[in-house]
Amino acid sequence: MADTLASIDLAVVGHTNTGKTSLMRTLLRDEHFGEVADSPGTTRHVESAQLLTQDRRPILTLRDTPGLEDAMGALDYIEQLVPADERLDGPDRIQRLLDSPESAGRFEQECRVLSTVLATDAALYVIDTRDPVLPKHKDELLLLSACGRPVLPVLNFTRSPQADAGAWREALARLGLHATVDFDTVAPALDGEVQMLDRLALMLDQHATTLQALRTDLDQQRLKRLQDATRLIADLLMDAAALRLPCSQDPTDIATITLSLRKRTRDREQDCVHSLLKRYRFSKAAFPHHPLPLEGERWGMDLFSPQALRAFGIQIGKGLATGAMAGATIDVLTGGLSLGAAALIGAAIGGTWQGANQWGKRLMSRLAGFTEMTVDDPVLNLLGLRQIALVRALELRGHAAMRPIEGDLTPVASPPQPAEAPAAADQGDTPADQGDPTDESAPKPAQVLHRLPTDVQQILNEARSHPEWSSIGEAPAPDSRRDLLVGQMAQSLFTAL
Ligand SMILES: Nc1nc2c(ncn2[C@@H]2O[C@H](COP(=O)(O)OP(=O)(O)O)[C@@H](O)[C@H]2O)c(=O)[nH]1
Ligand SMILES: [Mg+2]
Repeated sequence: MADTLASIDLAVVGHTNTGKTSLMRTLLRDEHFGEVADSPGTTRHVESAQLLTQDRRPILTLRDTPGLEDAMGALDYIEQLVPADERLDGPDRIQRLLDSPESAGRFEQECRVLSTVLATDAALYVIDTRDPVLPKHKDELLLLSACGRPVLPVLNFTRSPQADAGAWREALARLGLHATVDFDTVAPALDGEVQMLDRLALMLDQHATTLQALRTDLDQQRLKRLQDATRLIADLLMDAAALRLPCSQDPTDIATITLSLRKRTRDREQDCVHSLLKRYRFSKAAFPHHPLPLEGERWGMDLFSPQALRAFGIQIGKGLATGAMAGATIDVLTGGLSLGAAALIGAAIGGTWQGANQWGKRLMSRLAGFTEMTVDDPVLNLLGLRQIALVRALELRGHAAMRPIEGDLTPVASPPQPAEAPAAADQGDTPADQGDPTDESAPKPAQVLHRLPTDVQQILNEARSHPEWSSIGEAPAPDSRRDLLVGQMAQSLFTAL
């Protein structure tokens, strides 16, 4: 970005509690900026922060201001200060107020806001669209317009059922404010920032180039974030697919190794979640980890539970679903048996070994020697799909959001087509128990993935025979093939997102 671009200064103004500080947080991608509360008057002073470009250049300064509380009183007071025969324009009238003794008294708060607006290029007027349009709002807008700076109304809380953005737009037009922008600070539209910059560019002709440059920069930042996010997911999948734990045939050993495999995979998933949160500049509180499976909360469900797999529309074999081994596959190096054996061993651990059929017993007896345990395909799928759902949620989350993500996540849609049964359902297992597809009450977002893209699955298959590619336990040695495949998976996931 050229050095010559002038920085833009914006005041964030509005009535108390309309979400001014929240807007600052979301635009700055900083959950911790200022103080946000339901109680009025949390922001008492003007607090500024800069929006940085990719190369960390400050290009936009945002100034958070205290809420306007008595605009009507201030307007009346100006009437008293300015004799009727004195023809003063807006900014001069405002200056009178600023020069008056009440600027340190009754109108101290209003004067802080107005002097900030006078010193900036434009004002963003934040509106709680759940509020009816009241005379106090009109007074506020009259007072602000008198500063002679462009005012862009920002319609906040637009996702609330009580919001009436239409009534606001109409009222604003009557006051001569025809450009507005919808920007729910907790869940802004993906193009919310761009819309805002475009509107500002129309109002601030002299800064149009800077605003255009900032728009391009923000787009690039978003793209880079997404690319980094898919890379993090690809790396997680690579690690989980390549993970192999040596295991004997002893049922106690199998049980111990199963637990270890699960723990390592879950911990690795958690690392990925934290890296994603960090990349999107959210704290861990934005998506807290639930160690216990919680009923009805998809994200609280255990990675290895058949229920979690089904919730994402992943088909699983019945044996796999019921055995204690669900999610882990034993690869028997001698004989090449995997899933069927795993299901049977699972049944054995689950205490139903006596009930297993003769075929299974014969099979078991043939298992001998060295085996290794790996994470099974449905779990790899789930691992990837959960991270994708998380990235989608992070993309849509404003940094003003106070509630953790899980309540908002509805990553599940219609059940998969039977023809799409992944490899896990073959190997002689009976068809998966799909549950009742009609009991899905959650709203269904568009383009929900039920499985990872085919090329990703193929890469993961290759990774299975490269235990040295897994960083779980120890960092893998540099390997150009691993890097290449992680890059390819990231690209494919990016397209799927
Ligand atoms: N649901 C929802 N809540 C919001 C939104 N914007 C702000 N809030 C909440 O509204 C309250 C006041 O916000 P704050 O930013 O402190 O308002 P300010 O006084 O104008 O700075 C806080 O509890 C915010 O979490 C929004 O877009 N949606
Ligand atoms: Mg505030």
